[in-house]
Amino acid sequence: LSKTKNRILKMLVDHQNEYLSGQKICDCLGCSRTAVWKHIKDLQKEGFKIDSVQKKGYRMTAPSHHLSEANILSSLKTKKLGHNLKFHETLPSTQKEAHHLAEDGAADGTLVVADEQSTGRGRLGREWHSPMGTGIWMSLIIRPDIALHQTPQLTLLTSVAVVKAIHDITGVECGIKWPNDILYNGKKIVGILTELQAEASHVKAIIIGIGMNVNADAADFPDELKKRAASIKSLTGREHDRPAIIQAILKHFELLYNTYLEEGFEIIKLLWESYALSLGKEIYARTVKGDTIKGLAKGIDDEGVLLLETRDGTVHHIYSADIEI
Ligand code: BT5
Repeated sequence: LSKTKNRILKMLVDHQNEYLSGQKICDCLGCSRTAVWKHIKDLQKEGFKIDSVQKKGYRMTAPSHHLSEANILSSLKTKKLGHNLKFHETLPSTQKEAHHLAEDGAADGTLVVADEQSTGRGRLGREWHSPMGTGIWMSLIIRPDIALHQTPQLTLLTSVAVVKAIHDITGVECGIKWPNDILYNGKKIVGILTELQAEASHVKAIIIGIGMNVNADAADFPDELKKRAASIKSLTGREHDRPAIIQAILKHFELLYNTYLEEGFEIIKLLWESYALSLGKEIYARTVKGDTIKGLAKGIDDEGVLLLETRDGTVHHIYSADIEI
C-alpha cells in the first residue's frame, strides 16, 4: 500500500465530516493534486465513503466498517504489532498463512488478516465458520523468548486483550471460558487458537489466531451454530467498526505483552481471573483423550493450567480440554 494513500486516509479520518481542500492535503504530504485525486479514487473504490465537492475539497462522510489494509493501518496505536500487515480479501485460513510466513522468517508482530476464510479452523481440526465481511479473522505472529510450557499463558493474555478491546469499542462486557472462548450469555463470540513453532525446548514463533463474530446476522450462522454462537451486532443491534476493534486488540495486547515479558504472568493471571466465567463452579472437562472429569474449577496455576478438584479432593491439572459449565 502506498504510504501517501495511507496518510491521506488518516487525514480524512482525523477530520471526519469536515472538508479538506486538495491543496491542503498536497501541502501537508508534499505531493501533487493529481496524485491526491488518484489516491482518493482508489480509496473510494475500496469502499470508503468520500465526498468530493468543487472548491471545498474532500470529506469522509461515514466511518467505514469496511475492512482493508488502509483502514486497519490508518489509526494503529501500537509501536510494533500489526505494522507488518498482510491483508487478504479471502484466504483458506489466516492461521495457515501465518505458519508459512513464520517459517519464512516473518518479523515479530506480523499480522495476517482476511475478510473471509474458506477453511478457517479451530482446535483439533474443527472448523471455524468465517463468512465474508462479517467478522475478524486474524493471526498474529510473535517471537517471545519463553519456554514451551509457558505458551498457554499467551492464550489467556490474548483473551484479556480481546475482552478489553470489545468493551472499549462496543461497550459489551464478555466473559472468558477457559481456555480459549469468549462468551456472552453462554454464546461464543470469539475463539482463540494458539499454536507454536518450536525447536527442542525453544519457541521459534507463536501464532495466535483470533476469530470474532462482529457484524454477522443470525442467518449467517449454520443451524448447528445458531444456539451456541452470537455476534456482537446481535447483542447491540448495530454494526461495529472492525478496523477499530482490531486496532484496540493490538493496543491492549501490546501493553499486556510488554508487562508479561518484563514482569511475568502474575498481573495477567489476576486480570484473567477477573473475567473468568467458570472459576469456583462445578464444571465438566472433556479432555483430548475423551475422558470427562467433573469437578470444582479452583483456578489456574502460574502457567495457565486449569486446576480441577474432584470430589475425592484430588486436584487435576488440565492442560487442554473442552469445558462445560
Ligand atoms: C476455537 O476452536 O475456538 C479457535 C477458533 C480460532 C479461529 C481463528 S480465525 C483466524 C484464525 N485462522 C483460522 O483458521 N483459525 C483462527 P475450538 O475451541 O476448537 O472451537 C471450534 C468450535 O466452535 C467448532 O467446532 C464449532 O462448534 C464452533 N464454531 C465454529 N465457528 C464458529 C463461529 N464463527 N462462532 C462461534 N463458534 C464457532
